[in-house]
Amino acid sequence: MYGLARRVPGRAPSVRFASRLSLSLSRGAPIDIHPEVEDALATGQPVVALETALTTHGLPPPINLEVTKDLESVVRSTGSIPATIGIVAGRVKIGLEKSDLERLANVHRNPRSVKISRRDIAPAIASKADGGTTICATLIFAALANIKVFATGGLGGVHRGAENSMDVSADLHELTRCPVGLVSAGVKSILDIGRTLEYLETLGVPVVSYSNTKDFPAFFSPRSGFQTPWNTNDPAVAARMLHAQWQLGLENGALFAVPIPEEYAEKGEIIQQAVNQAVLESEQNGMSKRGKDVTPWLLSRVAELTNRGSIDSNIALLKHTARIGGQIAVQHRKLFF
Ligand code: PSU
Ligand code: MN
Repeated sequence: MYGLARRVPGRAPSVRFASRLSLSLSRGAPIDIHPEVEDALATGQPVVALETALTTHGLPPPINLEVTKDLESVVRSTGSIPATIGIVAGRVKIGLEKSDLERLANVHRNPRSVKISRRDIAPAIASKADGGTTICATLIFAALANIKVFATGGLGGVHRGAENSMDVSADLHELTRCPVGLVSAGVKSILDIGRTLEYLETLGVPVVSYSNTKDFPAFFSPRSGFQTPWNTNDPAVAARMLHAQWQLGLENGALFAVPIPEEYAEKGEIIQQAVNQAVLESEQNGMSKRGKDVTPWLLSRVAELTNRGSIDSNIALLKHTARIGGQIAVQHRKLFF
């Protein structure tokens, strides 16, 4: 049986959310929870969700597999348990076996693995597809399993030119319905940061710079020029923000925007120029109208233009957010003892 229905006295924070997973399982939903994750959730250990769209569509092989594994190790080093989420052969995996991870990462042998957002979940399951879950879909499964913290690279958002293309990532809206603290290096570098922040404000999603200033980061650079209403760089304070929100029954998530380490700042400006060029090219060659294919195309074009320099920065910021995500999860659990 799945241990989430078990309750360790004084530990499990929310029977209601735990029971959502039990309910799905009782309906026969195709979900596999890794035993380690199941045990961690049942015994009240901190857990951090990790996504796999970055494995299938964000980073090139073979580094994608290596990085996904490294992120799990970084989470572990903080005392939290990683739960990497993805879809394998039409089954939702919460915590991936090594073989599943290798299968998802092997994009050459598995070229049809899908980039999974909310709209893709049910069709992918019914087609027994493999897929990397975006922030949107990972939030959904993290919330279902009562995982409270999720660490990744860059949130999707309002694309440049969205006033015409209407390309606004489903990641944003998902943060209004999943009670999960998302730790990222802000939003993807290719986006319109100002409009994305406006949209998050409209949606009522807390945005907190994880820093000693209110500067909102720009993914490859520590500062975007935009300010957020809140900031902290203390994992215990971040955990209390999440706790207060959920004590009140607010069922939304929150965004903790972590700047890339300062030593990458200078390089960040050069990468940002490549980003601007790639965005321009995508408008000229029609890629910008290709929906979910836009992000992977832009990221690989930026890697090409920077001689893969963007990939090194991307990896550095991913490890950084994984560490902070782990720390916040540890502090969040402490609030229940
Ligand atoms: N940021 C990156 N690399 C990525 C992504 C974001 O630096 O691969 C992925 C995330 O999984 C995010 C998704 O959820 O892109 C957003 O895609 P779209 O804009 O199509 O919603
Ligand atoms: Mn989109």
